[in-house]
Amino acid sequence: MAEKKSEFPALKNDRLLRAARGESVDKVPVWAMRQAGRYLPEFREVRAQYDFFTMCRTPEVACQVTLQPLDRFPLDAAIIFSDILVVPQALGMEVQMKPGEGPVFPSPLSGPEDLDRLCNPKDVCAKLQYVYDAITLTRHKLDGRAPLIGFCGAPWTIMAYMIEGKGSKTMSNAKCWLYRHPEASHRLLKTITDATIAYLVGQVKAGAQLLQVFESHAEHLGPNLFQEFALPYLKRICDEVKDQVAALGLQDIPMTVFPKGGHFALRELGRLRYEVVGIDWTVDPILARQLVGPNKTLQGNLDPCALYADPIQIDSSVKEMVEKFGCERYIANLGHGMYPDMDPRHLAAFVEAVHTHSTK
Ligand code: 1CP
Repeated sequence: MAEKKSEFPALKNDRLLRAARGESVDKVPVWAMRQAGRYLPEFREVRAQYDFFTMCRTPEVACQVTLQPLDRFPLDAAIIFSDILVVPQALGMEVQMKPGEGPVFPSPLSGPEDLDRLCNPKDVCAKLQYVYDAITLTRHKLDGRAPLIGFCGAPWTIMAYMIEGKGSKTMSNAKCWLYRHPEASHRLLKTITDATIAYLVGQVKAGAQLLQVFESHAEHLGPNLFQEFALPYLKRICDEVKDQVAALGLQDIPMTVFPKGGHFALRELGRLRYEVVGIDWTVDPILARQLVGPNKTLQGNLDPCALYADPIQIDSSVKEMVEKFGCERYIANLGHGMYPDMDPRHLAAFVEAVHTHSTK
């Protein structure tokens, strides 16, 4: 496996990895969550030909749309085109992507007895081979232009979808499990965690150069629920992925945790082995820095809706953001994903502004 990695083209832009490790950079690295997506006409053209999960399962197509934003903008990272919901799919749950509605599970978990429906997490890895193939192909096609990010959903966020069956304003069904069935909740979270650790190690073997764990529904857990039902699993993922990668003789790669809406958890997350902590736009960068401490890299956090403003305003918002974060131990991003109705030229303005206002 170690030989396989060195077969990849040499990296010509390592700003993202340097910033993640706390090394100095010539410019602050920048990428955008959901940078591959419907705001790009070339993405919509491909999307019109395939079902969403067919795109994920076809390495050539996943690779093609992963590279689309890099062909337009001087981004410092690519993120593999896939979805966090491929893990519950591989655990045996059906997921459909409904146009205009998003992901839907036709038969969500309704009670602890449904846990028997799930496959053994040990078998999940083999079912996700298509993601590994997409990563390896994309590493080659990237030709070292920028590092490739692999990702997964965090256990609580995945659990929430498996129980709710779709996005939810309150997550009350999933939270009902936490209060009413804490033991079954832990069993489910453990199953997801076991599958996720194996899945992320597989992504590193396939060529991922940084891993991001999306805790997109952290906001629904206050500090107490987060402490019990999210933090231990986020810790296990980072510890075990790093230990297994080292045991395989592979190079350690940086890991990012992004607790969307989880401002209350920043201090605790700063004590885990993740090199990077992502923050959403509701958190002040100066406060985030105080909470996570000086030895972590921060990622974020422009309000995605700031991209609706004109490019001159985008430039001044970015300038202010970069001044607050500083140019060291910082990766610029939005505070959450882009929306389909955004103007690609405004992402161009965002990327350019980050590089301009952070050039030494
Ligand atoms: O460019 C990229 O960012 C890579 C691709 C990517 C990533 C990282 C996609 C493609 N999805 C994700 C992660 C993901 N998926 C998250 C974590 C990030 C976040 O918080 O947004 C989540 C929560 C999902 C689940 C999901 N998939 C949603 C949200 C549903 C809800 O209401 O809670 C949606 C709408 C999707 C569909 C999806 N995933 C990706 C794309 C491009 C799309 C749009 C689908 C389409 O084209 O029809």
